[in-house]
Amino acid sequence: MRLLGRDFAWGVATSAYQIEGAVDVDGRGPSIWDTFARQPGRTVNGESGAVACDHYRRWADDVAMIAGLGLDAYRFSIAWPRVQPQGRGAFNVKGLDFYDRLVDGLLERGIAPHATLYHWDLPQALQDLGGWGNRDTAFHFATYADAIARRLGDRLASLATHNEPWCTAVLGHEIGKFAPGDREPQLAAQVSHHLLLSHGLAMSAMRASGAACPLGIVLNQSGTTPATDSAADRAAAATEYARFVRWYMDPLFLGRYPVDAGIAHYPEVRDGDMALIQAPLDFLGVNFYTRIWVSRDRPERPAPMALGQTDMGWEVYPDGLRELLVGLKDQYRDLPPIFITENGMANADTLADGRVADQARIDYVRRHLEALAQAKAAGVDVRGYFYWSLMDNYEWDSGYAKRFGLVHVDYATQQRTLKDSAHWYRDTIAAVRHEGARADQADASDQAVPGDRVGGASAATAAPAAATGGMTPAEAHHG
Ligand code: GCO
Repeated sequence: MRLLGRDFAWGVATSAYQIEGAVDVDGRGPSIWDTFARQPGRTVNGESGAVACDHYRRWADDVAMIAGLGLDAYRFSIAWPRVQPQGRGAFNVKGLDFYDRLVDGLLERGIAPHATLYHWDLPQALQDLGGWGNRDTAFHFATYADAIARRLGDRLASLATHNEPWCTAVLGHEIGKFAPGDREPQLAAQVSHHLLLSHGLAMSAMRASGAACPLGIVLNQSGTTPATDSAADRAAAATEYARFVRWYMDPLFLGRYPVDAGIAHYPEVRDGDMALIQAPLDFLGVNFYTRIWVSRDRPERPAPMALGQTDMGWEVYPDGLRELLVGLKDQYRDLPPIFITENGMANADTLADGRVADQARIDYVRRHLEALAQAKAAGVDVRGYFYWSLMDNYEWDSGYAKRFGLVHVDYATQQRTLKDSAHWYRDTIAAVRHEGARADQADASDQAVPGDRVGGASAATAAPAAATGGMTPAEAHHG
């Protein structure tokens, strides 16, 4: 893991609706998830994010907990309905003030704030006007994005427009597993385009207003593995990869949708849309959990599961992270710096005598960090890793049954307890940083000439704030 080096952001990730609670406090408007979770049968036990981890009230203690883990970066999302309750028109001062306090609290503790503008909690008022199926929503999003960039951009280490547009489009509008719960493939395709258009419009607006922080997007991605070498399995794996990964990467980096994604309904695209979507990115966030195993032959061949599976039923396949990243590097020229903005596992954790012995999660993270170091050694420009998630939280339609956190949450008492994996993650980061510092000193002394500062790297080579992933402003504005 030493290869991850010192200019590397070590963090954890969360999202607003999954941890904040306080859904009707201080002027926050309703989101589509508040509506969705109230609909019978939509979520396990009808559970919602109404309370979640009560982070809106407990944010200062949670920031202290992040600092106590020795992390130098924290990824969170901004609840659009908290800062602009109707999704258009007036902004909510109390909502904006909350994120101001959170960002300043992180900076006071030397933790770089990495924000995401949209993590699935669309203001219900916009859903009432058609939501992401309405092209106007893309323009409302750009206005919201620009306002946040103006308010917080001077202090953010990065600002992502969207988290996982595939989930919003497919799970929310084709499968109906997520809010708003539609099951219309043609609508889903158009939603995917409006999400990408909103990204492009937001990038244009934020650049025009001189956003001071690196700008990008976060995509959930998996490589695909054909179960056999048969033509049917290989073709199906290629189509699945086109539908899951290239449907977003090709517009962002090639300015076009893939023609081999097996999509029956292509979206309506207007003149100028693709040019907006292809706005240069300062970074790409990749959320990786597992690979997609594709078996079309009969009998169907199940995934090997050589390293088992998580509590979500997802195969543990760390090599998939290296395979995915090296593949992206080979497929797309001019990739910007990459952050692993989410990686983690749900585990059937139990709290006993004040301890959670989650060796499976320690093994999962160690193996994925090793795969990440291999990807970096293969030339992938990876700048940071954010474990999903800081603490157990609301896992969408699965409710609170699935625990991803490094920190255990007792939802009845809101008691936080660091799991064994939290202690391991803190100690591992410290050891990697120490190894990196020693290597730097060794390099510096090898190059030292009379008159140099004794023993230390000169200021010019001092690592920029590691938690920005080593992106200096000049480099950050990826041309
Ligand atoms: C995602 C979302 C997170 C999930 C996490 C576990 O990647 O799906 O960003 O909100 O909670 O990934 O499923």
